[in-house]
Amino acid sequence: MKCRRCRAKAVIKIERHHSAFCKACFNEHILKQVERAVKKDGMFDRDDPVLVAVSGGKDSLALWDVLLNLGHRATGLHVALGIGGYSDASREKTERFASARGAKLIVHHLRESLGVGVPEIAEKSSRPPCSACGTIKRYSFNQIARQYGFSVLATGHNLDDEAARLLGNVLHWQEEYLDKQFAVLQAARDPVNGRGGLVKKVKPLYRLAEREMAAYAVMNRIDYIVEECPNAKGAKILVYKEALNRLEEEAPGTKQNFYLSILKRWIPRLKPDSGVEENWQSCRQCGQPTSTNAGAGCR
Ligand code: Q46
Repeated sequence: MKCRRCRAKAVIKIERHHSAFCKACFNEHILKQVERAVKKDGMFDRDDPVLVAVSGGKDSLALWDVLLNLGHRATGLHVALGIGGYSDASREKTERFASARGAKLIVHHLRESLGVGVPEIAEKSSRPPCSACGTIKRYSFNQIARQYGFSVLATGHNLDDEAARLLGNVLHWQEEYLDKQFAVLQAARDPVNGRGGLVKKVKPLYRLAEREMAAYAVMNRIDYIVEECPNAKGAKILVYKEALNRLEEEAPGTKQNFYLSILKRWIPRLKPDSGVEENWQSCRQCGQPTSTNAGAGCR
C-alpha cells in the first residue's frame, strides 16, 4: 500500500476517501481538513484567540495540537469534573500536554467553584450522571469563555460523535436537539434583555473520523487518557457508534453521507434558523444561559 501523495509506504488507509497516506502526508491531510473546516465554515480567523475544551482524551488533545501546529492562538480549558481517579488522570494528561507544548491552559475545578463534583450534582438533581455532566460542562465552558473574553469555543467532537448523536436524535425524533448538531453554533444574545448570552461554538473535527483522530494522536505520541469515564458504560451513543461502524465497513462513506447530507439538506428545511441555539434564556441569578429560569450552577 503506497501513499497517495508521495508514493512512500503508507501507514493508514482511509476507505471513504479511497486514500492511503504515509505519516507525514497523513499529518498534512489532518491539518488541511481542520484548516478547511475553520475557513470554509467561518469558525474563526487566524488572529482570533480560541478557547479549546480539552478533556484529556484523544480528540480534544489532538484538536489542540492541530490548532497549535496551524499557528492559531489556542488556549486550553479543562473542566475537572470531580469523577474520582478518572478526573485526576484526565487533568494530569491535559496539564502534561500543555507544559510539553508551552501552551496556555485554564483548569476549572468544579469541586472548588461549586463545592461538589458531577456525582453529587447528579444525585442532588436526580438526573443520570451524563445528563448532569453535559449540562454542567456546557455551562462552565460558556461561563469561562465569557469570563476570559474569548468569543469562540472549540470542541473535539468528530464525525463519529456527530453521526451517532444524529442517529439517536433521528431514531427518537428529537427535533429540538437538531440545531445543536451544526459544526458552527453562532453566538447569541439573551432573547429577552439583549445582554450576555452564548459564545460561538465550533467543531473543527466534524469531517474527521474517530479512527483518524486516534491514529493522529498515536502517530504524534500524544499521551491521552485511554481509560473511559466510569459513567460511559452502557451509554446509548456507543451502541449508535457501533451500528454506524458496521454500516461503514460494508459501505465506506456512510457515516459522512448520513451526517453531512442531513446537515446540509434536511435540517435547514425543518429549522430555518439552524446554526443558532434556541429555547434558552438567562438565569435570573447568575446571568448564564439556561433552558429554565435558573441555570445549572444555581440549581
Ligand atoms: S465525562 Fe461526563 Fe462523559 Fe463521564 S459523566 Fe458522562 S458525559 S461519560 S463525555
